[in-house]
Amino acid sequence: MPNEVLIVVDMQNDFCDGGALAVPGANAVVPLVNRLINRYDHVVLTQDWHPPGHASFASSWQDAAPFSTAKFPYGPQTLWPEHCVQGTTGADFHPELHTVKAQMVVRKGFHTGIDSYSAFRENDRMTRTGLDGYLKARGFTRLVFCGLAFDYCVAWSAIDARQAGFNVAVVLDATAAIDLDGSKKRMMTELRQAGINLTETP
Ligand code: VGL
Ligand code: ZN
Repeated sequence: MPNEVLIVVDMQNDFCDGGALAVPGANAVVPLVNRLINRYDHVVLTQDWHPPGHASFASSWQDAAPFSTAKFPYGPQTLWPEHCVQGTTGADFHPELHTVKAQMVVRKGFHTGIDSYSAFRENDRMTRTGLDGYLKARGFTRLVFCGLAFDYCVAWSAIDARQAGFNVAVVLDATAAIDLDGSKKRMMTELRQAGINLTETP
């Protein structure tokens, strides 16, 4: 469909097996994502892209453990292991990901003090990436999401996409979840409540 775009979220080495923030089951998702990429005419990739010393890294704070929660000016923020540092192998796309068809790569999380799960709005919920403007300017009305991690960057992106007025689907078997403190189940509920279609690969 001409008005439909596949958005592949954060299929990067650090989120895959052996990576700094490996998402369980991530590698099994790569072939499914590639099959989706082959089926869509329009493909956008997102790339988590943090500067060294990013505020979302536990290592940037004294006595902070990865996966703990810290108070940020914009609210609670999970602290993560260092991951997807700009220009490192960990930030590269998985070597088997079919990136050639991508028409656009959106980088996010590059402001030192603000994390960004959503590909549309950073975690302060104010700073915009400009992706909605790009997609609307190109006339897309339906967005189909897959990638990593289901319960963070995929879910937050999908919810913001709904709020921006797009028709939204998430292809569940082409995602994998971190599942921190029940986040997988929580985000499944939130996606349903937001009116997002939950589908599987054809
Ligand atoms: C992500 C945690 C931190 C994601 C990115 O891609 O879901 N999660 N940075
Ligand atoms: Zn990140």
